[in-house]
Amino acid sequence: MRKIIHVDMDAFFVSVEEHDNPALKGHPVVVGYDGPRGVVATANYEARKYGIHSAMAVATAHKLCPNLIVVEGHYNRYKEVSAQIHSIFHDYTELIEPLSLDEAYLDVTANKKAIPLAMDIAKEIKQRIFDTTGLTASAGASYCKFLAKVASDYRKPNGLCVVHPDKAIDFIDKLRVERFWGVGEKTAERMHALGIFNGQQLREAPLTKLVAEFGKMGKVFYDFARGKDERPVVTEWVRKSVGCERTFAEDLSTYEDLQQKLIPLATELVRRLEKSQFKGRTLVLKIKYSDFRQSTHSHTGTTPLESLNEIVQIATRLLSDTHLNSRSVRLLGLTVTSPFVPPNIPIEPQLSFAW
Ligand code: TTP
Ligand code: MG
Repeated sequence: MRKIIHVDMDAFFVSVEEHDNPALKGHPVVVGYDGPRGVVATANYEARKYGIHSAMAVATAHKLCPNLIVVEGHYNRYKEVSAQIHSIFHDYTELIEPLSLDEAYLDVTANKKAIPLAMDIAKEIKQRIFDTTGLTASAGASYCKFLAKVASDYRKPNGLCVVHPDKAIDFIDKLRVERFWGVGEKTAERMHALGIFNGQQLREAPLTKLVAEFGKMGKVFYDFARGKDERPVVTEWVRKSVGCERTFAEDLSTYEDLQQKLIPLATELVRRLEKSQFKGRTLVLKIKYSDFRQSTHSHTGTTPLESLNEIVQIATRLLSDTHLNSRSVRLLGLTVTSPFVPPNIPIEPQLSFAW
């Protein structure tokens, strides 16, 4: 049986800011750009009490909490702390899968220190992170990635939770479907419509029904509900996509205005494609509306997308096929995916823990 640990720093960016400027402590604080178009990168736990969360407009956050403090992010500092925690991880294992700057899976089945209990390793890592950085992390341990990740979230902040294999089914039974990997807001709504609110109800649903409703993910959910998740901790990814996006100074509501914005966006995309040497066949247009809802539209061809002309043409078509329904748009994004993968190199699974 494997031993997997998931480590996730608590309110990462904002905790770094509080550490570097202790006067912020005890106050509701977010990291973000304090302008009319600013978005919250992350909120500390005081600010979360007001309902403030990542990706919310800073203007909305101010309304929810009039004495909110907004600080600018210092990305180099976050990278520095990330490197510090990774160097701690490396004392235990080389099997590390980073999910973002502040989050990673560790496979500690055969760890360098030969510590038998995953819980002891998780405890030690948390303590060392605190001693080195002055920041708290939450950790979860179990025999698979799905449960380790849920466990690290379970007692946040500064949490430690172990889901023992013997207790996995009991744990899953009570788990709300929202907490399952791959279940976003929409999927959760669809599950609720089927009368599925927790892991137990998910396990009772027949495979055919789940597959009919959720496609390939139906089988994943079916397995997870049974505590089955064999995804390995993968240390090396092949790049899966290259993209860029832009938030406009003012919301745009006409096709003409939006189409004009596609040209600089596509130009930047081509620059990034060249720089990364990435080749892919699918172009995805992302549209985020002023109410923060978003839609994506894609086109897959037979050859890699490389030329500016071709990308602008396809993007324009995707845009004109979109029904704006008189909504205004705050952001457009363009991404190239469907990479050509050299043989024998692991590829990032379709479903990543993206945030
Ligand atoms: P998370 O681990 O999702 O969040 P967190 O560390 O702030 O809070 P917690 O884990 O305690 O729930 O993300 C890590 C960092 O990534 C976060 O501090 C800021 C950044 N981030 C964004 O910039 N935008 C986002 O939408 C999210 C979710 C995170
Ligand atoms: Mg975190």
